[in-house]
Amino acid sequence: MTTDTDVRALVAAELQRTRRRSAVLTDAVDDDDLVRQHSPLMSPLVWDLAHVGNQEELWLVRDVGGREPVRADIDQLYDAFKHARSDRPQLPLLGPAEARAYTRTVRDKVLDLLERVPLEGRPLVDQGFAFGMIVQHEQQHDETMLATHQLRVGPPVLSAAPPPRPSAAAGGEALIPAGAFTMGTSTEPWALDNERPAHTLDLPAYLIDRAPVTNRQYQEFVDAGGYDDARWWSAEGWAHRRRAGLTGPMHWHGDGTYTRFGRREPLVPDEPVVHVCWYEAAAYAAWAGKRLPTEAEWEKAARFDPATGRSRRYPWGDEDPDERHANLGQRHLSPAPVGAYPAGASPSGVHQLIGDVWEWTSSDFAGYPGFAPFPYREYSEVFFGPEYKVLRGGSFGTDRAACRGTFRNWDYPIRRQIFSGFRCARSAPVSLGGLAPDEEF
Ligand code: AVJ
Ligand code: FE
Repeated sequence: MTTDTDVRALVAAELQRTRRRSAVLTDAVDDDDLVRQHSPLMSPLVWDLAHVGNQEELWLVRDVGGREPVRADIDQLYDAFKHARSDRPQLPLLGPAEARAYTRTVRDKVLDLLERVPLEGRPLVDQGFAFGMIVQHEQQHDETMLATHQLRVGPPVLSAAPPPRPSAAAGGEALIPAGAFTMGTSTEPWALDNERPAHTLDLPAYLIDRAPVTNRQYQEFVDAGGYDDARWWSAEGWAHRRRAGLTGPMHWHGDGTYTRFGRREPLVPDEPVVHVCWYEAAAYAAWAGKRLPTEAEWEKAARFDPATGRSRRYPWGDEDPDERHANLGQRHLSPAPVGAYPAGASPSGVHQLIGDVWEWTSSDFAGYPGFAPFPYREYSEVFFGPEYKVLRGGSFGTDRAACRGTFRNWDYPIRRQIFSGFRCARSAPVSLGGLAPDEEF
């Protein structure tokens, strides 16, 4: 049983662990690097830093705590809906020292609040939800800041141990038989609104790759002229491919090398490909005679346990991730080669669903049946619609607090500065329990 004291201790530990990561990302570079815009796609790092503090002030200090504002005058500077990322460097932002002092002041008030505020009685505080939301929010911005580091030019400033080597075979496809499963959650205490509620879905049989598509496989597509053949691309995908002049994944140099966090190195053939957009992922899948999985197919492969008929929290079971299960949390600065995490495989034998690379799905971002915006429409509801595609599973840059079997990420189909890769799926042939093509829906 989780007691109130346990929740407080857990929240305090998670807040602290998360702030240490933000410090690693922002202390690694000098002030000039913090205020500079490294790409029009990203905010200056100093914006993310103060934005994290401002959200924490809005939700915890003011809303949960009912306390006086720390800096009501800066709210609109750090409102992501008021200013596009490309415009943020022109704003009168807090400087690096001010931003650090501001986040520290807010955090001190939050730690004080955490000892006093009742943790039940209203939905926002039940089981520490609002605190969990703030931990996840900061971790999401830490991943965004890590993506900014990847776009930064200059000598490397981040370091980490290399990922583990493969210890199992993870090739080929897994067959997921037809049948119903539970998608989403109504019980995970820190799940965000778009992951709720749990609901039953019946899927026809399908095959899904047991591992993400690797650099070696993706290189074959490039070498086969995949970027010059409109057959593999959707009309919008082909138009984008031409307009943007795409010739391979972002950060590839076209000679078998790539640059990651300031280091130019040979591509590792059995690492999952990363920094591809949705159009590239879909084109590769078409070339391979497959397609992207739907979001439901991804989740069933990740969570459904055929032995019990229930959906697990994670592919390996209900325990929180640790370093044996998945490559998460910036523990390594790259995806791990396929087969490196056999202990994290699902009951159907599908590997590396959690961690390594975010996986594009074919699905548009939409609310589940019974969706209710909570605590505010701006977290996810305003993004519902066909212009955003869903990504699943988290990357090497995603913290475990911001990654669950039910967690949903979304982005525009042209985006690839994020740590995005994919795996392929296909509907099962009739011989394997699939539907005949004219019966498919
Ligand atoms: C869920 C990653 C799409 O970064 O835009 C951060 C998370 N929301 N601040 C984003 C988020 C508000 C969001 N993603
Ligand atoms: Fe944010």
